[in-house]
Amino acid sequence: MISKRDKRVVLVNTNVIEPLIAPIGLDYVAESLASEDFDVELLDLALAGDGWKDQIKSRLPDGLPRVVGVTFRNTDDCYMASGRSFLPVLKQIVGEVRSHTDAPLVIGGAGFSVMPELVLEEVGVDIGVWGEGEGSFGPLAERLLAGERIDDIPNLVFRGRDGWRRTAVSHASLALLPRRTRRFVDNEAYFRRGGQGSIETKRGCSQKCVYCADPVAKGRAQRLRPARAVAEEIEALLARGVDCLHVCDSEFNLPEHHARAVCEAIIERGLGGRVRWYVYASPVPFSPGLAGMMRRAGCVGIDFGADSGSDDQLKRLGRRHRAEDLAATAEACREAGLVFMYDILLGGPGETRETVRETITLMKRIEPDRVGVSAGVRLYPGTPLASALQDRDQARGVTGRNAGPDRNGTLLRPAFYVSEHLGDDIWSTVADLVGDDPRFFFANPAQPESNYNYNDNRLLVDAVARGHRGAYWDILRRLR
Ligand code: B12
Repeated sequence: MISKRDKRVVLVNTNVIEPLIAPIGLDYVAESLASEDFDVELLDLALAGDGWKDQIKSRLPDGLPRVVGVTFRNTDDCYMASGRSFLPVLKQIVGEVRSHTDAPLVIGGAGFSVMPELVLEEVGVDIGVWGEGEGSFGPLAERLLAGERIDDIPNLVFRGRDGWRRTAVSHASLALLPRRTRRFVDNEAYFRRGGQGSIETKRGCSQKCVYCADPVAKGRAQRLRPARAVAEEIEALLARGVDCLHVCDSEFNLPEHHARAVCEAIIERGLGGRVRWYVYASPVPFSPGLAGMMRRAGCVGIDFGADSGSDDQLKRLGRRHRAEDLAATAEACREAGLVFMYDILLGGPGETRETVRETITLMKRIEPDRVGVSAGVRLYPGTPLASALQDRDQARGVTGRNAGPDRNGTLLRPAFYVSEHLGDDIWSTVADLVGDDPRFFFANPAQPESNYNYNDNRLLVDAVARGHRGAYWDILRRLR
């Protein structure tokens, strides 16, 4: 056993994408560590700006025992037009940390958990935590500090004698986690620099969308937070002046009963008029009743994962909704007074010019406030789409700058699938069909205001600095 005095962990935020998004994962992990008697320090390199190396230098070398936990939220920006990988940034930070301390280093995070072995190999680190950090990181840190074995701790990925090993998966009960005070991260600073706060109401996704990394990184089992705990956390954020939030669930309305319970708890506490919030949502199940309840609880905007307006394409993507369900969501949102957008994903298997036309025509017909166009499907290891392509040895159609499945045959670097029926034509096809409709966001260098990449988006950074708050698509909408 190590003494309480020596239980020290330093958590490092490596996500420097602007506008800045608060590292909510580290806030939550820190809360659990503190409840397990760890002395937790946050090294937030996003807020350190150009002085990040000095921060590491001044905060690490004091000879004290500790474990360093590094968060890696985005492996890349998942945007075919830019194909920006963040592995070089992670590698540089890991190198800098290592030059100041011999402390064991552990990586975790959403992007990391999509392909943990590949990331660890690339940056030369031996241990990571897959999925949520709350249950495993404390016990792991204790063992590392004591120099004891770690192979019976769940959710680990580590280098064993014969290569990479994963330990059993275990999900923490979200009802048993300590109250989230949101005091470890400087959420006020992030609100000023990023224009939105964050909160999570559940984890895991049981949907079968063929391209999606969420079940790979978080697991399929849905774990729900008690609705009351969510409302309490909103109060804690409000007390810090953070009154505009983005919910960090894959889909807020899955399952619907939990979405309703969260809304009820917010309304009961009288917070509906004090906080504004945005969500990602699935087009089904969605009803005027749910929309109205969300609005009363303070929700102002919804981004639906619509993907396509072609039923054939929706089936191929493994989606449960159909094109006409989208029209119903539009009606429900308009009635409730919610601003709404659809995310569409073009270029998947079987996509043709005709299915793209169907999708864009439907979007124009049902008149959402905005449409976010992603062209090219980022391929992630472990997804049904990537496995199918591998099985059939179908490298054709996979494209991307810096790209894989490349030299090593991995998908570590940004690689995108574009249906062979579209190929290089995809941009011009989209541009032709969208025409001058200002509601569509897509990669069009001639129109920076239609840029749908939130990575290094200067228009957004400036708008947030001028005081804009909200989901980024809604800020961009208001700017027009
Ligand atoms: C909500 C969300 C957004 C919102 C964020 C709103 C906000 N205010 O926070 C918005 C819309 C702004 C957004 C933007 C982007 N996003 Co986003 N986003 C998400 C989403 C749905 C939730 C992220 C989240 O906060 N989860 C809740 C927290 C608590 O979970 P967590 O961060 O994973 O942390 C837990 C564990 O990972 C772990 N952990 C984390 N760090 C550490 C560290 C250690 C040491 C340990 C042990 C454990 C650990 O423990 C934590 C607690 O359990 C995820 C998908 C998902 N379901 O996770 C995508 C996701 C993270 N986003 C993604 C991307 C690509 C982006 C963008 C780059 C897109 C773009 N080009 O514009 C931008 C980047 C913005 C930025 N500045 O970083 C990808 C990353 C994929 C990848 N390959 O890396 C994801 C995974 C979606 C996907 N499947 O494609 N996003």
